[in-house]
Amino acid sequence: MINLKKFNPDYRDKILTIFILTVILISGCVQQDRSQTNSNLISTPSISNLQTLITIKNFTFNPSSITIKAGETVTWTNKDSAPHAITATGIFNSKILNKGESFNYTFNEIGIFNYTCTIHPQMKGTIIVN
Ligand SMILES: [Cu+2]
Repeated sequence: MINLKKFNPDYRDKILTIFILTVILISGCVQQDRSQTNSNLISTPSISNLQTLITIKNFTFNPSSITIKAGETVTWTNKDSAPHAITATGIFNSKILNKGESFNYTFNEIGIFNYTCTIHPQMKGTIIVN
């Protein structure tokens, strides 16, 4: 650290002023960097945060077909009064979902996954994982 007592008072005040202005300038830059980092995070979320929502309404999966990337999680939520259950043979089976209940599945493997409602086999959906 600089020993300010070495300098005459006028010079010391100038150094102090320059020092304070420098600190203000640097902290301003740091805050600008932070806001840029934050906006990057919003535009490119990490893979673990990616979640796709499918609504079950009027005996239909909406959207009925979606394309996601490996590692993403799909959440089905039943908005019908009737119960539904989701199954892709050999891949996943949900419990019976009553109104307002959800089921999650994370697709870690690439492929085309067709699924149906266990209770209403005419209800069909597809998840394409790239
Ligand atoms: Cu159903």
